[in-house]
Amino acid sequence: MSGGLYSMEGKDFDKTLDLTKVKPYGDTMNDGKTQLSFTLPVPAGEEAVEAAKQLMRKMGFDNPQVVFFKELTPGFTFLNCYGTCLHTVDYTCIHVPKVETEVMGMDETDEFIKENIGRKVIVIGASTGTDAHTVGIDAIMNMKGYAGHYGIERYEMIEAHNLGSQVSNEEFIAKAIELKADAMLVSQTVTQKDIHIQNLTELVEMMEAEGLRKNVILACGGPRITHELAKELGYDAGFGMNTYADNVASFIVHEMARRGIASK
Ligand code: B12
Repeated sequence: MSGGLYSMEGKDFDKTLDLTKVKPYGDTMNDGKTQLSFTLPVPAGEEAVEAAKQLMRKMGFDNPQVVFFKELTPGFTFLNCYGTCLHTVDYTCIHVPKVETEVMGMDETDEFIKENIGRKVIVIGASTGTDAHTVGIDAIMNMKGYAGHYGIERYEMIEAHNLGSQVSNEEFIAKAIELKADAMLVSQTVTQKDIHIQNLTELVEMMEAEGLRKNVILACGGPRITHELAKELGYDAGFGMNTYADNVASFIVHEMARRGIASK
């Protein structure tokens, strides 16, 4: 790939792009121009601007510029900055583990369930632990859906139960047993002090103790969840930003078919 050409609509986009040495694109290829913003816990003023520039040099930016700053509250300054990134990455060596299932739309998934499973699939979801963020799990489950993709409550062949937020792992497991859930969906948004890891790990341990883990497809999602992290924590799959119901529903039904799960 070294010195490779990037093709857009059949035309050579740029002849100087080297995918083994990729850096940010601002205005021209390889210029490294980057915008970043952050807050410093110091009062607004010239000293805050100078501190930001020094930090940016330490972060690997040349020609740092602060183009906007504002006091958020006394003693805290928000800054918008530009700089030239001096580092590159080898894009050709990147391998990101991800859910590889073929993604189907709602109608196709319903058909797939009828043909391969032969009954409704039972899915329960929740934001667990102290997490009160509901928008992510609602985006996946709610009838009205998200960004033009219907949520799994609308699927004819899925019986979906959204338990909402701040659901304890005990409650979540009890409901899964009561409903004979095929799949459990966990949403975790707050990651402060790795609280998501604790909640997610505890759920797996509790499911194993109940003898439930191997019988249920377990997936988690959230803005800082990756498939790799989810697998490490003992989940079948993990979904991050820009996930829709289509992605997770397709994964569940393909996984059920692969495992030969039909009647319960
Ligand atoms: C709205 C919001 C709130 C609302 C939540 C209201 C509600 N009913 O949900 C309120 C005001 C209650 C709130 C409170 C807090 N919040 Co808040 N909140 C946000 C905000 C602005 C938007 C989150 C959101 O709705 N995103 C939109 C959805 C659609 O995106 P998503 O969650 O990523 O979901 C997608 C994917 O991740 C994925 N997905 C998500 N879940 C699942 C599950 C499965 C199974 C699957 C397959 C996929 C999936 O699919 C979704 C669609 O693509 C974010 C900042 C931001 N702009 O992101 C902060 C943010 C998440 N909040 C944050 C914080 C710190 C808090 C508080 C701790 C603040 C405080 N000190 O009190 C509290 C915590 C309360 C609690 N106990 O949980 C931080 C989290 C930082 C961190 N890394 O931990 C953020 C990032 C803000 C910030 N920059 O600091 N918050």
